[in-house]
Amino acid sequence: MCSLFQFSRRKAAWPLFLAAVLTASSCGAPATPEGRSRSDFEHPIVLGPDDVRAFPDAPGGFMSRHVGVDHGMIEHFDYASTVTGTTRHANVYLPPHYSRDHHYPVLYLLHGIGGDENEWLNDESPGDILDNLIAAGKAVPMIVVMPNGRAMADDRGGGSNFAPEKLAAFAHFERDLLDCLIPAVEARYSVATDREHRALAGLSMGGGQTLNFGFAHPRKFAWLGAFSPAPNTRPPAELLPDPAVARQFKLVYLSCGRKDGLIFIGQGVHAWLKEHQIPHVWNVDDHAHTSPEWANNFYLFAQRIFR
Ligand code: FER
Repeated sequence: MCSLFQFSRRKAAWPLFLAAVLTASSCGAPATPEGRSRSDFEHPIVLGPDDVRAFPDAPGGFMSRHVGVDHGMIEHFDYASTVTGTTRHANVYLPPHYSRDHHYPVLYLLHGIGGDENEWLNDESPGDILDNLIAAGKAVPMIVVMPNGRAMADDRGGGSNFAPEKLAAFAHFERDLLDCLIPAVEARYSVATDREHRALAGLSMGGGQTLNFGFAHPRKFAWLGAFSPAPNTRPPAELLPDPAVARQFKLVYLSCGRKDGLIFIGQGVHAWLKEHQIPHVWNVDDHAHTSPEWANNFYLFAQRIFR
């Protein structure tokens, strides 16, 4: 957080509200025994005029199973990782009527600090959300890959989630994703392999990973979704040293709940994108740092990709 704070002080053009938010950042805040500041969750929430809804919330029943709606399938997927030296696990959503006659776009969907490859399935029902959207013609049939974003041999969540080696493993996932997972998915499934058919999104730590990896690899991904991005997000000037690169994305979707102490991270990225006139969505709804926020924004994001 200190680096984000220092960065903000160098950028005189940042809106005043943001400077105020960052001045109160977690520099000097008590760290956990593992050395990270869970206290970021108690960060003062200072909302500005831009911190409003970009879209109405998902309608009731959007994540339920409905009669008459065709369902996709969830598969377990194993792949060999040269980063961890282990076989790693992911869950894969295949849309209804998945067929090798069609080449599908792929969304890589990343979990938060305590989660693993099952977090999205357990808490946000992305398969049911997509089944409903596809049936209504509001989303294109796509494959969703939900990996474990903690690239280390013992990649289970729980225990000391803020331990330095676990936080480092979230950064190491960049190479696992690019060098191991994506090639394995593309070898196994019937997918389109150009950037315009590949999206990256995630919640909290996964939102930070999305911004860190996505902006660094514009030739790999054309669609990015960062839901409640966490303090693993690099400072915006490091994320996007060249604003022209950022303009190559078909969609940069940022969201956070107005009751989330981590909102200062999304506010910082939004302010930087706005300052550099980089088109993006900044959706601030009424939720906190909890699954209704992520289900809602998955629903909104999934309709806007690959079209
Ligand atoms: C932090 C506070 C929260 C942090 C990460 C988180 C890396 C992640 C939260 C989540 O994934 O839900 O200081 O530092």
